[in-house]
Amino acid sequence: MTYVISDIHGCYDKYKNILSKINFSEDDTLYILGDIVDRGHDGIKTLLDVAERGNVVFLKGNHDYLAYVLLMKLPDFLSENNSSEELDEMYRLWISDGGEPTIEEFLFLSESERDIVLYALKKSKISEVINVGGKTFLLSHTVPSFDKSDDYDNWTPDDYVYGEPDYEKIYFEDKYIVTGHTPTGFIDKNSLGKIWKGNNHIAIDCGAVFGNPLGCLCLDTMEEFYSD
Ligand SMILES: [Mn+2]
Repeated sequence: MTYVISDIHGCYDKYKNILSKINFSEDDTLYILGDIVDRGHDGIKTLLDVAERGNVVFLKGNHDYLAYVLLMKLPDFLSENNSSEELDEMYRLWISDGGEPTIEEFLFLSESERDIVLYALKKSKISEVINVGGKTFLLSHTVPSFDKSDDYDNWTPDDYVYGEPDYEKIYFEDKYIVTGHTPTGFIDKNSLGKIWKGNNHIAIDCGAVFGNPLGCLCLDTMEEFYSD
């Protein structure tokens, strides 16, 4: 079976709970649609678990992208001589957007664990198009606004990590767009904590780090699963 989850944001226990609920096995594939790190306290721990698994595909979100850039610069930031006002400002913005637990966890890692984390962040993909059960799915952290839908082949990495989708518009008649990034309660307040589907969009960020369950969708059966 093929499963999708998103926006774990350090909620390691909910992630492990979902894996056991779906009886995740070697024969299955799990796509994680970005934002593994930041806000919650176990983002790096989750990333280390993901990196060990051959059947988990990690697509990057805006938080993972920024974490990679700034964790690479952490030695400069922490040194009196090599930091700069620009770097200090980037760290200040990251910390105000939930980066602090990620930095704290990273500092406790061994050198080899740091390499694993940085490599996992670096090699994470931007998007993937897959066929499951006769349907086509475009998977990514987010997508750009509808006015760019005609220019699909030229969507940039920024579109896929920072874009703001128009959920009321059908982008493609022949495929479903599956994304995280926007907690579903913001799309429709009646969908708070639940997977939202409409207009060939499937939005799966249920806002786990804000006290809601982590949602998981099986693309073969469209069955929804939620962490306890
Ligand atoms: Mn995001």
